[in-house]
Amino acid sequence: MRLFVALPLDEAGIRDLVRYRQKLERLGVRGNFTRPENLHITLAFLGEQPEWKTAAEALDTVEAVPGLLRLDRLDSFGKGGILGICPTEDTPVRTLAADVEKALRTAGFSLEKRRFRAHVTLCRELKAPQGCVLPPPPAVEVPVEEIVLFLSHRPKGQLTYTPLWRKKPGASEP
Ligand code: 2AM
Repeated sequence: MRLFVALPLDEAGIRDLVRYRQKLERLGVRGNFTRPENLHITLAFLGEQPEWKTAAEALDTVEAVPGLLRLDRLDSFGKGGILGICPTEDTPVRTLAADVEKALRTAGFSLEKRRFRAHVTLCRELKAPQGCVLPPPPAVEVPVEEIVLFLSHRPKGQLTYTPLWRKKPGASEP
């Protein structure tokens, strides 16, 4: 099973990003847009694992300091024409991602040493008409609060992120 740890977006954040996508599409921008229910900020990528409970136990030791992360700028990166929305000030999520990484490594997971870049992937394989200037994104506030362990899979061929376990500050839920 392919696992990753992420911060989910709340309804308002998802709604704002769906509107922004519609704005881009009206300008003729095309690509593989992330489905609304799949929008998230990855904290750690575990890759293929035989089961998820060991990771959940490790994540249970992480205490998120509740706060808000403001996503307010576009970034494009990677070879696949990825368009992301990122925070200018990423301290709260950077600290949380470091704590998640530490807890997972302590539990014996070997994680890729990839530079952490807080972002929500909006689109892959982005194709914008020539000369098109992308409009400024909405400022989206993401609660730095709930850590979710997701399963990435493809039921009926559709990329789906299913929450397996989640933790809010001061509580855990199987
Ligand atoms: P991305 O949005 O930048 O592509 C599920 O696949 C999530 O895990 C996605 O958010 C994806 O990030 C991230 N992910 C996929 N492969 C990864 C890797 N090798 N290292 C870190 N994150 C990865």
